[in-house]
Amino acid sequence: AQIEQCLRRANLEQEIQLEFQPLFDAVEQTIVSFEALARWNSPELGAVSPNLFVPVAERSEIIHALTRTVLRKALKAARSWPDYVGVSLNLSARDLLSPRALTQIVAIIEASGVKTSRIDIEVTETSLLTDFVKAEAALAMLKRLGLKISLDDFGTGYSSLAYIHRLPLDKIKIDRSFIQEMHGNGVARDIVKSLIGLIGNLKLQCVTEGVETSEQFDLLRKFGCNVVQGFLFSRPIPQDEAPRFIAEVE
Ligand code: G
Ligand code: G
Ligand code: NA
Ligand code: MN
Repeated sequence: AQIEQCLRRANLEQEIQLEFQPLFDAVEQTIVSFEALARWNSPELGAVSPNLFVPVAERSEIIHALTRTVLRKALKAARSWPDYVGVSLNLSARDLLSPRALTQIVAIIEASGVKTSRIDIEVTETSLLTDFVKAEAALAMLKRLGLKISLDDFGTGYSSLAYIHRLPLDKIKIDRSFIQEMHGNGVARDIVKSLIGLIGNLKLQCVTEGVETSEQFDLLRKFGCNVVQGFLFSRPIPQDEAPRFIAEVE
């Protein structure tokens, strides 16, 4: 309740900062994009984890203002990166289900001047189930504008393979819980291998998150995973360190 009160009163432009975590091409080991991750420094509460405040924001219309702030800041940062570096943005299903929120999101994207092909929208599979038909239509609209669509946290929640082929997806991001169990666990390894195969058969790009060890990375590459993200490559970094990070990898 305290989080919600402070969030309602918050000056989001000031209190929300972004960190960026890179996604790498598994073969070339070049930067594919940076995922924008919201950080909230509340004058009253101090630093609050997004695991706490994002779900609170999602219970009300606050999420729309949060999403708009993150989008504006992330797209502004992306303008100063080379063209080949994309930007990955987490949208809430609630954003997709509100026509007004969606219109504002499109306006921010268009005003940013960032090419839509550089922008990747991440949505979680569970969130889409509230109103699958409406969410599907919203994603199709964003895709027509040229954005890329990723299904985040794949394999958790109540996913059904029956609907995945109906979504206008470009990428599927396998949840980090699968990657973290691969260590010394033959069954978990087989599951990840099968998921990567499945994603490839659907002609989609496979992304894995939560890659922490070179053993995990070697296996993922061998299994044919296209894009990797995790502490092995980089933790989320402050916004102003992104340009130098790009320069160092090049
Ligand atoms: O950055 P961290 O790993 O602590 O993020 C925790 C959770 O918060 C993740 O599930 C992440 O997707 C979510 N999150 C972080 N930033 C945003 C954001 O800008 N919008 C939404 N909807 N979720 C976010
Ligand atoms: O749900 P989502 O994928 O958006 O979550 C992003 C969160 O995952 C961020 O808070 C980030 O800190 C965290 N994260 C990123 N890489 C790793 C990793 O290699 N290991 C763990 N444990 N968490 C990670
Ligand atoms: Na994400
Ligand atoms: Mn994820």
